[in-house]
Amino acid sequence: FPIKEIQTKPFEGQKPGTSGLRKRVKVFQQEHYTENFIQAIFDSIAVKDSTLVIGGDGRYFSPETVQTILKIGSANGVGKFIVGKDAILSTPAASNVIRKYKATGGILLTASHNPGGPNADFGIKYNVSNGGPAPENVTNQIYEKTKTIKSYKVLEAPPVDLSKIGEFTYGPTKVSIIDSVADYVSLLESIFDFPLIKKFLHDHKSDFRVLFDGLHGVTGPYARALLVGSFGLSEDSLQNCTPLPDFGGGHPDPNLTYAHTLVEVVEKKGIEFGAASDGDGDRNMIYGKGAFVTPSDSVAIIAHHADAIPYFKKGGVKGLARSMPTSKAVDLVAQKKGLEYFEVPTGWKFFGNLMDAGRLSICGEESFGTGSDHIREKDGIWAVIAWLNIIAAVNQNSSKLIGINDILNEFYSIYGRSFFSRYDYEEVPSDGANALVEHLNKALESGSLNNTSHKAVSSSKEYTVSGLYNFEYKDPIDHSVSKNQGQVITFSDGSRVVFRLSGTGSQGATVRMYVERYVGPEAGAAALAEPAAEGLKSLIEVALEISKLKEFLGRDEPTVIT
Ligand code: VG1
Ligand code: CO
Repeated sequence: FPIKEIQTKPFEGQKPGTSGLRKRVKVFQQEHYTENFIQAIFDSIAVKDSTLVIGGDGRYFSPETVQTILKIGSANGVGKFIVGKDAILSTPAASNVIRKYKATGGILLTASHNPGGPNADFGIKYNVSNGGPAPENVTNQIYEKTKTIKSYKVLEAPPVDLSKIGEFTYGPTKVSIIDSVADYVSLLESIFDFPLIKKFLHDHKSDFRVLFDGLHGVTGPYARALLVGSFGLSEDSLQNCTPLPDFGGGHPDPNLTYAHTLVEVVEKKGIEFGAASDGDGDRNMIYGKGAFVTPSDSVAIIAHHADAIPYFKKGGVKGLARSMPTSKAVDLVAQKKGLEYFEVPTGWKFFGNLMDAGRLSICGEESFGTGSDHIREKDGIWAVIAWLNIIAAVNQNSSKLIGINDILNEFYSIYGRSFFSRYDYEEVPSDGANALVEHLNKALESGSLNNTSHKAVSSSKEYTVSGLYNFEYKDPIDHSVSKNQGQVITFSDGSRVVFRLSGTGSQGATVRMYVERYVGPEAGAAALAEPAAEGLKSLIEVALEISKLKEFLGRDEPTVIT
């Protein structure tokens, strides 16, 4: 097959954000747009004779883009492509495949939890050889290349059939189409106590029912293989588990707002254990009847019970970590267990260096991301099975069923509780968002907010500002510095509020406000079990007043509260 060089011009704004380049499908469909970005990836890595994995959540425009990657990649000298059947590999499954087959890296076609379809979002993300998202020096290089690109190369060959497992050649390149699920299932089998989980679910068929909602994202086949295949549950334990290119028109984000299909059925049928994952399978929500596990607590609880999981029992827990806006619950577990712990900027890429250096085992983000060093991405299904493993283990010698709420309450009684909530203001005008950031920066520079007291209107509870700073991270392994990672206001009682601009949106700006208030175990069971919205009400009022957020954004209410 001939190789052709095609002339092109740079496009503006091909800068990867928190997790890859995300734009509307229509943007990617412009002539040369997708090709430019893919050529820029190949210009930024050691492409000659490389092995690259291609996967994704199967969203609209994925099959076309796989063909584009094959054409450009082969023309640029890629030695071998490993492709998930039908262009499907969840983000965690792709991370595993990259590691297992010692690939150079991988290209993931996903915009994660953003909606899909012709009028919604598409995304392209590059992962490196450790299986994790490319670090900033790589993504910056890709971006630089997109600014000066003049041409890209293509192999002029007919499209590849992605629907048949097998190996063949494509011009000078080998292509291997693999089962999307098999490697991932064997990975989890090596981590968790499958026989224990299976026995527990069998013994508690009637008083511990399970429902998993795939939100029509990529995780359906993975959940089916595990819950039905490995654990013997019935098909009734699954819903919305057929991946669809537009996620059935839904917003595949596992939180209380967007995963309402799960919440409704769990409440109506009184299901003890519900769970959901996002479009590309790296997020999770754990939700049983009347029991919601906030992700900041989830990572801390998994760390607290790590011994129940064979992988950690055997290998030990090296260290713990969370992203900056995530509540400090996991810090308390680390302190109690005498483990090292880290606070990194938002986005999974910062955990990878720590894991590679053998200093981090379990970590999480408040944004429904939980995971460990078994791969280098957060892992939705892993978190769900981790919870099932822990529940099966704590019930081993118990005469009465111990459920999600019992586990939460026991945790709070030992460590206290970090009440946590996030307010998202999605797709607001960029000007307003920038003005809000400016306003806080001014207060930071002038110190004008320091030691000021603020009364909540509804409760007359008072909060005094003890500090205001802009979070900056120096990577302890490679010493790279990431600045401006969010503005933090701390209060004299230890509470804090964080403001950040999202790096994953595809239109306008999204402002996130995170609030956290700690209540110690001595407060007693009733105070610790309060609904989070109650526990945080006064602090939220104060945060909105100090930031003047409503004025700047012109929005009275957030789009999503988690
Ligand atoms: C959001 C979350 C962040 C997460 C990122 C990718 O980023 O806040 O915690 O790592 O999405 O998740 P941002 O910049 O919009 O706040 V996923 O599941 O979209 O890959
Ligand atoms: Co995701």
